[in-house]
Amino acid sequence: MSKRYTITAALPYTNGPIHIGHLAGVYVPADIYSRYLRLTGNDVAFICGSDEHGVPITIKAKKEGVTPQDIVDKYHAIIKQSFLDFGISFDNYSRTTAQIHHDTAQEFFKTLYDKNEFVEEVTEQLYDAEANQFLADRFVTGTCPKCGNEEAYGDQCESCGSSLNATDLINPKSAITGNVPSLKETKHWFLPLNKHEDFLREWILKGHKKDWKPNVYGQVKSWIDDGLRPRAVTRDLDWGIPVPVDGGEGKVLYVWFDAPIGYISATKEWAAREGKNWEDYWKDEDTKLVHFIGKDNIVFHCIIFPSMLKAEGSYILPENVPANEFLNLEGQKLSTSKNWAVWLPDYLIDFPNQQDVLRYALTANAPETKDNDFTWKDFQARNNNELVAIFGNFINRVVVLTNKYYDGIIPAPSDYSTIDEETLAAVKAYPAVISSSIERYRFREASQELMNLARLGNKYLADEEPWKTFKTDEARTKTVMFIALQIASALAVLSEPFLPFTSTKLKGILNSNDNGWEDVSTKDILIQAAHQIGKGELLFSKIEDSQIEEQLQKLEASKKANEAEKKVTEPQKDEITFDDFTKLDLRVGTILEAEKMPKTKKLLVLKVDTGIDTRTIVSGIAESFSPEDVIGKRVTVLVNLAPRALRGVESQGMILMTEDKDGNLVFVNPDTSTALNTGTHGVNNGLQIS
Ligand code: B3M
Ligand code: ZN
Repeated sequence: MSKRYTITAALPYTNGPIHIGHLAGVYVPADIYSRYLRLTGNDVAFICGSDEHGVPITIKAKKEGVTPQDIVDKYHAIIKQSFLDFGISFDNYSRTTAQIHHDTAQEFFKTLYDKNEFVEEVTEQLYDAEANQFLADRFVTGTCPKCGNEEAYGDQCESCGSSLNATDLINPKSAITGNVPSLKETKHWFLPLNKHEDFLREWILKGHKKDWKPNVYGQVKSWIDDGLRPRAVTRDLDWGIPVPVDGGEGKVLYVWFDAPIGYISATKEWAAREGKNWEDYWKDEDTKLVHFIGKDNIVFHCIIFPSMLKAEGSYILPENVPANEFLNLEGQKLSTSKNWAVWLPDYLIDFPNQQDVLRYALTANAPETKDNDFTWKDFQARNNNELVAIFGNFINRVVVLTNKYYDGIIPAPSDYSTIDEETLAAVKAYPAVISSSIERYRFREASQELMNLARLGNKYLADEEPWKTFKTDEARTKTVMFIALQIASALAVLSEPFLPFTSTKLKGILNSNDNGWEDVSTKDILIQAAHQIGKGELLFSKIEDSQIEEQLQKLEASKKANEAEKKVTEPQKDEITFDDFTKLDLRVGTILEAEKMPKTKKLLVLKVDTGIDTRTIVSGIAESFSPEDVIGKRVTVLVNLAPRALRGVESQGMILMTEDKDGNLVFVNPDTSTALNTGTHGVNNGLQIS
């Protein structure tokens, strides 16, 4: 039954190009889903656009000495073009600096304001006196109070996913000047999320019954269980959408307030262009709203935006939010600043007309249930061993033999054998199998089923051997080729969501474009005898080792550049007196026990024999050492550091750590010759001092 769908893909920040992490996490699955829904006869609005406000853009503009508008104009154009070239089939790709978006976001804010849905409050916020600016969001970093990550931002910790207020950060530091901020009073409007707690709880539980991904459900439930707090939705910044109410002068909407409204404005823009009614896509209970996002965006799409929509009152809520985990690259976290990424515009140049290869590699290895690793070797293997050797090989054999034996005219079959009947029945089962995976957001499974259909084709040819029967049994050969051509036609249709360029090419080769998804399971014949097919071209070509080597070298170059940058040693700190130094009481201790602090990534809770006593020290080394690694280790301990509580555990000292020549964290070990003079630092409470 045809349904109406509004499919959104997270609006990328316009401070850099798109990379494979974005593609694997959001855009490829969203595109597969949207293409599939269109193909199965649904009414789809697939919506995206550039997220052009927010602090990262201002920071980038400052760094480059240009205006934020210059930055967003530049990257909006790059991003939009690369999505188009890559075949992401957005119905509209808009931008949040568009007038229609400013109007829509302001109107939304006004509605909530008029309905008294905000709490207006003067509070003390972090302020950088030197920069003459309030510090919110990414203008401030500090230690996450939940997990100890030292690089948490003022609105979110990317390590544990917690949503934060800037004033929650431990040891906040201005991202502009590096100064420790002061506090200054300012007025803001807060969305009282606590007021929506009951509604959210009920809605999420309902969502869970509808098979939300466990990672999404689990995160959301735990935030609600932790208790929600009011959240400021305005900021003292000069880049953004002006707050449209009295007293809002000089303030702008928080970027995460305006950005999701961008989905609505982009729909409006599209509807006006297409002569549709945008409200059908946002206000009709029969419409299914689905948000494709990465896991760091879950809180915004599952708590804040639904609360905004609910408070406004006239909107539908998302049916599902199939957030993905992260994709790593060659074993390391993707990073824009460290240039540790495969950038889409570069890929499109280095691998011309091979969009589908990347789509396939990213889908077959999608980070759906856990973080996954992209390696160039896997990319090559997916292409050479699957796309070329299975899918491409099958199609090539069918097309070449049809041309060779019958001048490209599809032969008429005779009686079917049992194998023929079984093969055709198996083909007919594929649409339902693939649909079921896609509808459950299991795109990697779906892509493997598609490959299985190509495998079935190969096996059929290998078993029936038309190249042998051609000399002995004309009728049998014709039947086999006829059936192989039915399988090729099924592949042309069912590959469309995953491999759109290939599907188009294949339909061109078969000279046939009139089958829909359902036809594959219902029609007995997808392509008729006597139909003329084309000569064909190879669908995929082998990727050589040298091409992979080239990509690996690019990454190696980034690594070297990063290391060179790292080696720029930090300037010496202010001088201290000998008396200052003698205040440090350093002892040699032994780690007796160690265990991971629950629900943290970085922290180990250690019991250390210091020679004076046995005490507890919480140390932020869990990413480099497991508890088993450290038990029994002799270490250097700063014993007279003031105790400090973290996650309810009091840490009574600090273990001294340093780095080895490869930059790995190592103990300042009393029993080996680790030099104490190479940037020694202590690790305590997830806090490194150097
Ligand atoms: N601009 C993307 C990100 O966090 C963010 C998404 C907005 S979706 C409304 O990278
Ligand atoms: Zn955290």
